[in-house]
Amino acid sequence: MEQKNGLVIKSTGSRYTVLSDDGTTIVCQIRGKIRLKGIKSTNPVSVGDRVVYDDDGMGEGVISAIQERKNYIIRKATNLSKESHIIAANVDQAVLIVTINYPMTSRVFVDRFIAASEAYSIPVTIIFNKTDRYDAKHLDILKEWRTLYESIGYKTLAVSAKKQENLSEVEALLKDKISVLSGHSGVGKSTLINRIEPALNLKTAEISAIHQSGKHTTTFAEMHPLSFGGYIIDTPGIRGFGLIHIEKEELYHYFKEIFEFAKDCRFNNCTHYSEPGCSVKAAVENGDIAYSRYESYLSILLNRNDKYR
Ligand SMILES: Nc1nc2c(ncn2[C@@H]2O[C@H](COP(=O)(O)OP(=O)(O)O)[C@@H](O)[C@H]2O)c(=O)[nH]1
Ligand SMILES: [Mg+2]
Ligand SMILES: [Zn+2]
Repeated sequence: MEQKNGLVIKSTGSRYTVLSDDGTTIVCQIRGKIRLKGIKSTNPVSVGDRVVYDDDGMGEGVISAIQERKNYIIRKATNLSKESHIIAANVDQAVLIVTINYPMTSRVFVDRFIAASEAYSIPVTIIFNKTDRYDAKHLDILKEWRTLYESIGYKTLAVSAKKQENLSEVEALLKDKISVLSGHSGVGKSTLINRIEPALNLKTAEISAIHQSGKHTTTFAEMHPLSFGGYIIDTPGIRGFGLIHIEKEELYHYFKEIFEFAKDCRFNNCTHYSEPGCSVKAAVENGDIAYSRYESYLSILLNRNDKYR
């Protein structure tokens, strides 16, 4: 037995593909119970985990320890469950693929994703895809969205995966990082990844539609290595990126510009909904905070148990 270190790049629930620091890959199992502080999760090890394992020299390994995580993203194991499922660990950034149309992405959806990323302290970038399909009206909306999110402090890109426009910017964004990629089904995640890394050959809409039963089964993320450096994790939709550990009272911390104005609210436990002397509401009325952002904030605040759609 030789003890080695590696990175978990794939998990099926009981078996883990580990990319060893020596460059080889090996399928591992877990020995006994690996205890983790603080979370009740259905899976002790997830993609992105750095692990210690014993190599039996016959092509099989046993994971004996997980190194401390920089962060991890979770979702509820099932809708009613108190347990969580770890989707990925040690994530460097979150990337949301958005389409203004075909399909239309709602602002609430975008803002929920951003708030979740903020809660995890994971930097987020928004990539608008399918610019080749937009008419003048869509392009106006695109401009408005980009201006808004850039003004709050988020990086945005506008690309066409199909026409291969601005893809070098996406490559630069992903290089040498562990990135979680998310977005509605149909926005072009697989197409974009395939353009950047043709060797991955991910299934796109036409083929994968049959498999989408819509059931909330436990799916496991996979980390795809990028030839130019870095990894991408293609998560199954925003469900994979919930807001489950955010308390109502702290939600506004994850809306950066709302947080700024909240410092001047009369009550320090102000939820910026119906309280008098609320600086956030005043800023919305003055146009200093975008109405769409405030609306998203309220929709999460007042309706916390829906499915993050
Ligand atoms: N016009 C246009 N269509 C695109 C673009 N990117 C992807 N698509 C199409 O959108 C559909 C969904 O793409 P897919 O990659 O499967 O989306 P995913 O569900 O996010 O992985 C497919 O028919 C793609 O060909 C794009 O930049 N422009
Ligand atoms: Mg896909
Ligand atoms: Zn307030």
